[in-house]
Amino acid sequence: MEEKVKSSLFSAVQPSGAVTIGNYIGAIRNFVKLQDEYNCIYAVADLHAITVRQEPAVLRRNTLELMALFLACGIDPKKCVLFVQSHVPAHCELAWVLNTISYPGELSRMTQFKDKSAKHAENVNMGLMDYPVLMAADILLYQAALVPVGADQKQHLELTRDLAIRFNNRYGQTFTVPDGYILKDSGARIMSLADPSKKMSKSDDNPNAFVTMGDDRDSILRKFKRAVTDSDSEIRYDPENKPGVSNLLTIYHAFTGKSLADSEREFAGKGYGEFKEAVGEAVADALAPIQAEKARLLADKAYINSIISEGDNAAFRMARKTLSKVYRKIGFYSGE
Ligand code: ATP
Ligand code: LTN
Repeated sequence: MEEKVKSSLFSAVQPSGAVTIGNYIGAIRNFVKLQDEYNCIYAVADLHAITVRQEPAVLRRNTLELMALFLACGIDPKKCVLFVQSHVPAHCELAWVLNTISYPGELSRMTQFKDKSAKHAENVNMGLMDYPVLMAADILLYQAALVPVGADQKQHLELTRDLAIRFNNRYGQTFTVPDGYILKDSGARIMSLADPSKKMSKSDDNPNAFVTMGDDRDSILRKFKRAVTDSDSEIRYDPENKPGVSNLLTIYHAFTGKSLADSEREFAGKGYGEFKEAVGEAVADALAPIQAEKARLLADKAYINSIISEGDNAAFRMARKTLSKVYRKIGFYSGE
């Protein structure tokens, strides 16, 4: 049988705090799903994380924890390359080159830049503005055809495509122009439990707004019990008029695999209290085995380090190949 050459896929998560169920549903769950179909490369994006202030010891710990979480969620290091972004210098090197074809106007227009600048008004640094250029470098280095992310990253992916096309037009075919893999349903954007008009974010000041992958059963049940719904009592999927209830149905669907329609039927005629408890139970049940596996992995740091070191080496080689091509196209002297 003829073997089909697999396309490459790239994604990353920042080690900037406790990973939420929003990150899991919108992104990490899909990393696992796509690993047989693509050559997958997944990074812990520590270079991105320092665009907002990080406590060094916490950043170090979060990097290890995120790697353990990737593995615990079912990302198989035999099928995928798992590495730490700062261990592969080509990311910064390509970002520098891409900076020379990026314009301040397009970067300052990015929604995330505007949001994060407002949120961290005391630290609006160049890295925050350059964030999407570094993200483009991440993706383009691996000639990724597909990038699984949540809906909030769509604008950054469009910029990545623009930069790839701009570079290819100027210097000749160099980069694969990537497509986003963004869920079509509301799983692409899980909303805050405290305010369903905002996305669930791990950096929310209100810890009741998000559920992390590490929360214990009691906290999970408590947070869902407090989740904001609305004043009528119908359990119906209608994101426009019932954003809170619809968000809970989306989460229930994601963790149980039951369709939205089946879930609506299951809770027909029941009260919000019972519904919220069932969602909390479903999430706690689904997270328990992931949490146990993560704890088991963290007890064997040498194993995680060996996965990282293998991943770093593989990523380094792939990235170098693209970077050498870029340097050649630009006209950097190579001695030949
Ligand atoms: P912060 O919320 O602190 O700004 P973040 O969680 O958005 O950080 P990352 O950790 O880099 O930032 O996100 C990892 C992945 O999770 C990305 O693909 C992002 O699109 C996705 N993601 C983030 N929040 C959600 C959400 N609420 N719903 C669905 N996907 C999400
Ligand atoms: N900015 C992303 C994380 C990230 C990423 C990437 C995602 C960094 N580099 C490359 C996809 C591809 C975020 O989700 N906040």
